[in-house]
Amino acid sequence: SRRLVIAAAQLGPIARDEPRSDVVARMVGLMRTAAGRGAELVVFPELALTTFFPRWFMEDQTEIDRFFETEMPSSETLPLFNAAKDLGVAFSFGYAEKTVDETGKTRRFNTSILIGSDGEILAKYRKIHLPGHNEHEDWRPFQHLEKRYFEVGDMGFPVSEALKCRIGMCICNDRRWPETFRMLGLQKAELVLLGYNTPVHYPPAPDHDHLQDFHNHLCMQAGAYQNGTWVVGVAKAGCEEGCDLIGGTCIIAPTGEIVAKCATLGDEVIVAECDLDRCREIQDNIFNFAHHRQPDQYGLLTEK
Ligand code: CDT
Repeated sequence: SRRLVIAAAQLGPIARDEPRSDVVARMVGLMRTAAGRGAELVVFPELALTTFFPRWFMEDQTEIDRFFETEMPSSETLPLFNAAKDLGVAFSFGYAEKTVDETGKTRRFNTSILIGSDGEILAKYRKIHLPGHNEHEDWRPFQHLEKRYFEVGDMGFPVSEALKCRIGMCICNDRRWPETFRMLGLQKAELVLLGYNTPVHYPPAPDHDHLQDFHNHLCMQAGAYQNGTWVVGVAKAGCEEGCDLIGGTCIIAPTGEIVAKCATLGDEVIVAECDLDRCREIQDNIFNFAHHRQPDQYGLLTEK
């Protein structure tokens, strides 16, 4: 059978003024721990290189752009690529991507990439479901300005043949939408890599604060089961600049069962041996799309 040893590398809080080099050193340390435990793939969270900056309203584009990467790897992120090559592991992480498109227009995305053990970028995903709002909202104790700082991803939901399997990525709020997982499932994804930054406090509905961990696992476990895919959900966790972020980093089997889970809200590595052939148990049976799906009845799903 096809087995892949996967590590989820949860990050604890990152301070607003923490230099990239310090964060990268933390990530390299986690990568070494993971490799020492036999990992072949190490998965880091959304916006792994900086604090979760959409919690602040900023107007000065120069200040905003300090949180963005204009090249990958850069001199600051190269140690990650070198460590991966050295250790022979693949890895993935999220970052704020600033790029210039073919028409000369500057674009900014909330992006994740997958890098092979040779240091080559194998796949890229740009976040599609951007939560939050556009302008400063006084009543909030902290902001969630992803709609201000990022554009909606323009790559769809790609699934790539890599590391002995079919891999897709999604980012944080994407996991709450069954359409995300179904788009990946329809392409026969066997592994979904997913980083998140989720505040415990949800200002529009604070009565739901105690449900944040439940909703996190509910979405990811349902997405895994309903599409028969492994899911690796990785948090940036802990109290970051006064804002509590949930942990709950976990590795989920295609049955929807959590097979490994972090116990802290800090930097922590968990590892699981994932048998990719187990996807068949679900994809060939209860969720055999070719046999049981009824797309003719789902027209509303693609209407605006
Ligand atoms: N990063 C991210 O997408 N976070 C959201 C927070 C809730 S919406 C303000 C999430 O869905 O977890």
